[in-house]
Amino acid sequence: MTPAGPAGSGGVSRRAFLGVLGGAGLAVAGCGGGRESAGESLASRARLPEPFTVPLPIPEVARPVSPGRYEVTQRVAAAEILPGLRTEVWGYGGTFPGPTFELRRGTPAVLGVRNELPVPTSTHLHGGVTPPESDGYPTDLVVPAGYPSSPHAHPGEVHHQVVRDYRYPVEQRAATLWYHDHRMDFTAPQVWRGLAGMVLVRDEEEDALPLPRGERELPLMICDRAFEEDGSFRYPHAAHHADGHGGGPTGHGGGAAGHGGGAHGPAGGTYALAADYMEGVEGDVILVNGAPWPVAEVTATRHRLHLVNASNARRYRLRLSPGGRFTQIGSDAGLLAGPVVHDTITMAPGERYDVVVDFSAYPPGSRITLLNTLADGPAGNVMRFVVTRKAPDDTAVPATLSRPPGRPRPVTTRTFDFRRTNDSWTINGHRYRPGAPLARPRLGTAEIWRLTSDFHHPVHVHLAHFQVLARNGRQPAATDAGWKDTVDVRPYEVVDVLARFDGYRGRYMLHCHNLEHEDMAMMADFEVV
Ligand SMILES: [Cu+2]
Repeated sequence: MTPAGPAGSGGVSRRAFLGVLGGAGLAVAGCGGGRESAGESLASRARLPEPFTVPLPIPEVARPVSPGRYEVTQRVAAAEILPGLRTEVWGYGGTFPGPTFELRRGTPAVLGVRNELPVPTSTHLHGGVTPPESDGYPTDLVVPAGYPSSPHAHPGEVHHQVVRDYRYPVEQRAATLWYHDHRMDFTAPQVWRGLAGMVLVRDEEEDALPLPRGERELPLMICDRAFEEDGSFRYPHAAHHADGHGGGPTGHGGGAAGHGGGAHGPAGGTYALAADYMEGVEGDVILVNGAPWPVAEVTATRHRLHLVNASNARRYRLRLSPGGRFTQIGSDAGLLAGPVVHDTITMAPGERYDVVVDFSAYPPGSRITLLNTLADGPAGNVMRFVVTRKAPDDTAVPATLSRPPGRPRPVTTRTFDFRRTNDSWTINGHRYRPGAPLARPRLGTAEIWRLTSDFHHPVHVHLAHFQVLARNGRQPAATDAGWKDTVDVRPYEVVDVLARFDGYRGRYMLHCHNLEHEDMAMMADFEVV
């Protein structure tokens, strides 16, 4: 199968991208349409299944080993993602996605991570209000047994031998969070191999709502991948690169010893990623909960969908076919004050949308397809719902959902410019410099952060939640509602957000959540003082 991929992708788009950087892109951005794709398309070599034939899997919910304590082992495992083929995954618990953690506000959780992979890892709870020492800093690594202390280590790099505990106070509102690897220089290939899963934070405010639950509440982690002929994940690794690499379990020695292979470096400018894919990597297979274009049977009732875009680079514009609406009840950081109805939802990498879809609008037997209208060809399909039968439904979406915190008065405005500088992706002209904060906001205050951009950059801020105030000086999009931690910043756009620095003092980060951009240095520290 040789899919066409999104419009403007392939060899043409790289030239288009360079054109954008050359200044021609101002016209592209200015005409309102422009290029919607944020990466380079990578085609699968494997035989792909017909869409909507594989049942939607639901990841297991993690069980604590003792009250408040969870343990998970990161390991290499085989999964049947494409029917009849084996894919080696690097998974939390050996699964992709990893288990779903259901946490409760006010009940602290400890996550013990054991690393049995051939490479170091760092686990970040995305959207978590987490103390800095448990936030998954990129050089704060859990290293596998026998991993050498490398002379090429980054300044300040910390190695936890094989195991460590991450402590999550969970003093935050009910929300759809997720967790994933955040290792310096290798986040993109390591998440691509499977190191991601979902977290649902619950609280009393949510409990009191008559929302769909149980079988009618579906966490849906959406991401794209490409596959080699034998079913293994296809990723455009740099040919010379030895770490985080294609060896898998058989490459144990290479993985552990190979860090000297030129992973990074301002001088050499070499990366784990093939240079042609600097824009980001997009696969041609859309996975939901790790299954290709799956199908789910639903009763003709309301269902709550926790949508997570866990893709490295791909943006989606979700639409229901032959028609239907999403009633958004929550954003990245929690429930909205009241529902907002959308015909389409555009999701950048890292963003989450908590929505209700009412399948009673369709007669039993209906097939409702979740489309991605930003892509033609196979990536234009996401998954399908088949309505089985009518059923009683005592759920509702009340006009008042929650009382989110109000907008505090900002104490200052700072600008962060996300841009390509030579062969790197930079913030305010800097490649990532661990330990060199670009800002020192005070705990308990709020600031306006102005995000400017030369390309598609989904900007993610750790710790601080924010509201989108304006896009290019105008009203934000309807889908920007609520408190968020990730915002879709488009080419030559200026996005103003109001960020609250609550929770903890210490070292945090902001970065682009296009994982290839992140690995190519588009990160910065900030320190809450
Ligand atoms: Cu970016």
